[in-house]
Amino acid sequence: MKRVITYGTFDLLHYGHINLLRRAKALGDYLIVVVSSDEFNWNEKHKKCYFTYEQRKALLESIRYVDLVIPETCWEQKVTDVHEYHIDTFVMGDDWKGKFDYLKDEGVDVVYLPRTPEISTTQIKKDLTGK
Ligand code: C2G
Repeated sequence: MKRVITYGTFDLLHYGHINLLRRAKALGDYLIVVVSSDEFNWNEKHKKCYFTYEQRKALLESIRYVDLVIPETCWEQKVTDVHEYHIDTFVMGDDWKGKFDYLKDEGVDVVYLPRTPEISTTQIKKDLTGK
């Protein structure tokens, strides 16, 4: 069984996220999604989420490609996660290209997939508020 992992906030879940999750799952048999906690988002990414961690977790757990959802509480947990969950492949959108290559040293394949260009949470918020 090939095990795949990916990380993100996934707030205001949209089809760009789904495109990523679908392609990530296609790289293996089991997909773990590590969702940023509310505190991690605020303290480290300066993102105020619209949906809470629990709400974002529930949304992701309802997606057919997703097998397990766990919390992301720090940048450094990736190294322990890939061993604890016996990960074969680490996947992120290519806006992160190169940033996590160090995980190759842990025996993990690192894959950066093209983002879905035209959609983002920022764009959604702009379109909805007209700003
Ligand atoms: N994504 C995408 N296309 C978009 C928007 C997002 O492919 N139009 C991908 C991102 O590249 C990322 C995933 O969807 O791989 C989640 O995106 P975000 O929720 O914005 O996650 P981010 O803030 O990049 O957090 O430790 C890593 C971080 O937790 C990543």
